[in-house]
Amino acid sequence: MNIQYETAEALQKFADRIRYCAIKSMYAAGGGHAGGVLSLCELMAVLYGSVMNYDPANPRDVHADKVVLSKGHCGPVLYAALALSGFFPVSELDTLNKNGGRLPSHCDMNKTPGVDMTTGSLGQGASTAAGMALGKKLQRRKGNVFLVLGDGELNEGQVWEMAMFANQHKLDNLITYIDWNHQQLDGYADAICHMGDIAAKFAAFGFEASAIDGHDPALIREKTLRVLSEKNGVPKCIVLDTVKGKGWSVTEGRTGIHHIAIDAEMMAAAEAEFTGKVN
Ligand SMILES: Cc1ncc(C[n+]2csc(CCOP(=O)(O)OP(=O)(O)O)c2C)c(N)n1
Repeated sequence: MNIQYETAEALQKFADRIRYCAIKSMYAAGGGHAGGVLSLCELMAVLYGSVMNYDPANPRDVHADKVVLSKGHCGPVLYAALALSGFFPVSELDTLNKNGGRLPSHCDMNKTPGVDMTTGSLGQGASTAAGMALGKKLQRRKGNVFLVLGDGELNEGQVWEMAMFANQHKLDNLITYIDWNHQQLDGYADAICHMGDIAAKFAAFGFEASAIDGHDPALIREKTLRVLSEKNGVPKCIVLDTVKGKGWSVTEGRTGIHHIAIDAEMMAAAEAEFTGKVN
């Protein structure tokens, strides 16, 4: 059973609930990769709230849609989406990164119900997602694979090996999102290794690719549903123009927020900002 949100308002509310739950879990852990977590809340809301087919009671269903969060350091945003979608109790989010828990800071498919691929070494999720998409085709299994890459992650050559592979094998069941939040670990992505026009680069590798506002859930939903309807042998890439640290006064519009410690005062700010939005 999936949660289904169709209106822009309902999707935004789901995104805000994901945002609040992710912040709260990182606070319980003492901190986390807030910047890259918060830029993905709208995408996660659309995937788990509106687009994907999945059964929280059967997370290993081979016919379900699959997500590979290749920027695996952003586990908390996936965990919040999974918990709010029924894969495990929301209260468990407070066990983020705790010894013996099921929610490591980076994603581990052998620990967390609903996590479809272990990630954290940047670039590797690209290859595993393409392999999963090819596997679905070879085994005649239903569903699509949704791959999420960071813009800094695009510096990894492995991503472009995946792009050639996906084109070669006509993986139209692979949807690649780029979280184009303009910053990576210690600076602006363009200053570290300028990627040029990201959509044009993927198009040159044989993808159907375009860039959209990554914080507009209705637009992400519409674009995703459109590319899912095109089974034309062409892999798809949606570049999400996002803001690192989006939606929280502590992080939005700032640099140096790739990984932060979160104290009680910061959490109090979150409580004040999200009360009313998430209830
Ligand atoms: C192979 C590899 N090299 C380095 C790292 C350390 N690392 C973790 S996050 C990160 C920056 C990633 O930037 P980006 O993809 O833009 O992620 P976001 O800004 O969205 O968090 C780096 C270098 C890693 N996890 N894997």
